Amino acid sequence: MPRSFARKHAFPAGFVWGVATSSFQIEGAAAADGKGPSIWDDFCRRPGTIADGSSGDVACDHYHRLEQDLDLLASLGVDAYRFSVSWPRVQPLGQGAWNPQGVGFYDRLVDGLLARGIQPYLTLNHWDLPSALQARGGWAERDTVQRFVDYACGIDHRLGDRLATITTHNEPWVIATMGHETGVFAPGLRDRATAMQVSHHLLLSHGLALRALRAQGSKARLGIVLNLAPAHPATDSEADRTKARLEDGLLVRWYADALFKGAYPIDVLAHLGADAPHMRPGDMQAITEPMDFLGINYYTRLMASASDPFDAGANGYDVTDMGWEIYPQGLTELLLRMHRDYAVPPMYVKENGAAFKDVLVDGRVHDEQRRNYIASHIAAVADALRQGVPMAGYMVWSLLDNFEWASGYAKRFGIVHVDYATQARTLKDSALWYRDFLRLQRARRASVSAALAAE
Ligand code: IFM
Repeated sequence: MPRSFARKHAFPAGFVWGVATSSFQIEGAAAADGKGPSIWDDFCRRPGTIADGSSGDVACDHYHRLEQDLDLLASLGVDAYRFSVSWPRVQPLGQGAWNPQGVGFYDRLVDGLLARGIQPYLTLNHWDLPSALQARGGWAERDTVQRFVDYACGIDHRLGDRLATITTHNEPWVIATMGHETGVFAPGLRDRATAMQVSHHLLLSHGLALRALRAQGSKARLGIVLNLAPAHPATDSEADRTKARLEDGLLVRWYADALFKGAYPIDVLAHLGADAPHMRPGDMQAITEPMDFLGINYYTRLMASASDPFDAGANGYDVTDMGWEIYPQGLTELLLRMHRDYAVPPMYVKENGAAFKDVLVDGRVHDEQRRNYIASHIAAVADALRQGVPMAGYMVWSLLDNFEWASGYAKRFGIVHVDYATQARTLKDSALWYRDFLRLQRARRASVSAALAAE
């Protein structure tokens, strides 16, 4: 299968293949070596927040198994590894003193990747804000913007000479909406005006961080990662189409219009009314600071139904263990749309993958559904490329089974199985497929370069 699949779908020579994780979801070592608490440590301790009552205390114990996990990455043959830094591990209070042991961990991670020929793709904020900053108002407070800019510069100062890319925020919509409006994620607040203020501060801190990083001569390529999806009306009714337009406004245009056009969409501002964020002169200009790449996380599309607040209407497609519809053509549609509607820099799919109920039998996990999910989404990227969209890379979510936030450990997204009792790692069939597919990509690259050299 990888051979015929690889033959069918062509990717440019510099296309980057990777896998992704995040600090809180895999590291564990929640209070080790001077790490401060994050809002997710606190959230997990609140009864009823996490489906299985678990926490990130141990997770995949990656903090203590770094070398083994680096070897695992090397065995897959990826070009790049996307990881995030736990802000409270390196700067326990979110400002002031840095924690040398925490920084040392990421130093070893970055050097270990480079020693194995893997490019480090670093994310600064994958949701685990230091609790000390939340106590001062968190992302709803404008001062956190400057704290983030200082943190970004501190990381770049310590690691930036060895990084391929720095992503400011992962999925600002999730932080704002799920953390501050629906309250199902940390810090668990439920107020729309706060959520919109948070979204503005995240975007502002992104733009100001890019400016500051460039001013200090950062060598890394800089960007942000958005979770995006096409919003389709469940029926052709006027009401469903209006709802789809609003959902597109809140999820896609709110972020993309701000980043690439320097203004929030008028229809969404009108809808928000008094819940719209407070802005200061110069904010929108800062938010449009040019990016070197745009990262997109894609899992499914949105189905907007005016009669169902949860948009849960059945639509006939298979779903993953998260209940998310499998809709790879939505990825091609989204990439074409971003390319058409915005002056986007080269785009990466920075996360794509699926949770399924995996079973480990005799040392194997036959996760054919995940393999098919990944293959069909890689084909969707190839389709976008064929239609002229400048795509720079694709990363599977996730390297390892891990802590899936409010769902705890029951949902397994990894291409590598983790036995949480023993911490044993086992490559699932999807990982073996991805590894073989990447080998073929490399072989093709090598033969293209050989042919060019012979010309
Ligand atoms: O696990 C998450 C990740 O942290 C952010 N993007 C979506 C993934 C799956 O839910």
